[in-house]
Amino acid sequence: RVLQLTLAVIKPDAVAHPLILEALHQKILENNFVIVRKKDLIWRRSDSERFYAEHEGRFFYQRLVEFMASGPMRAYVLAREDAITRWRELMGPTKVYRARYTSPSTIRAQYGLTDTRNTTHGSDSEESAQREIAFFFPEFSIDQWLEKEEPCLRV
Ligand code: YYY
Ligand code: MG
Repeated sequence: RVLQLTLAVIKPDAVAHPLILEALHQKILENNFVIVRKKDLIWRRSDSERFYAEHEGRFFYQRLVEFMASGPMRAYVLAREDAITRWRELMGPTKVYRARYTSPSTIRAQYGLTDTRNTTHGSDSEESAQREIAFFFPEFSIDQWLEKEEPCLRV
């Protein structure tokens, strides 16, 4: 069990509702994540296509790509022990109706609208966390953070 970084994104459906945005920000803090970086941004369609390239050809790809470029979102680099798994556990299953049925206290169950408008994204492995953090925060260096900033958390 070691300190890990993950990328968490609040998607356009959740950013559009100020109370949901605030609730999700609180949830991050309540669950002992350290907010390492935070950014509000809007994707072009090409960003959306690039980020979700692994899903190209799936039946939901077009609606996903369109939705993710439809309005502002908020991205975080979060630090915690087991950050990747913990954040995915808080989010719950991808499909909102499945989430409501199987894990009603999760973020997607509570705030999700549809399988596409499902409030949040979280990296699913160390490899994807690295890629996704670099995608959203190209100026951020994980190695530099570990060396220069992370030690401050331990003082
Ligand atoms: O990692 P996660 O977001 O939980 O699910 P993925 O299977 O990687 O799919 C990425 C993204 O695609 C999902 O968050 C919403 C969208 N999507 C969809 O719109 N409809 C589906 N049936 C499955 C996924
Ligand atoms: Mg995924």
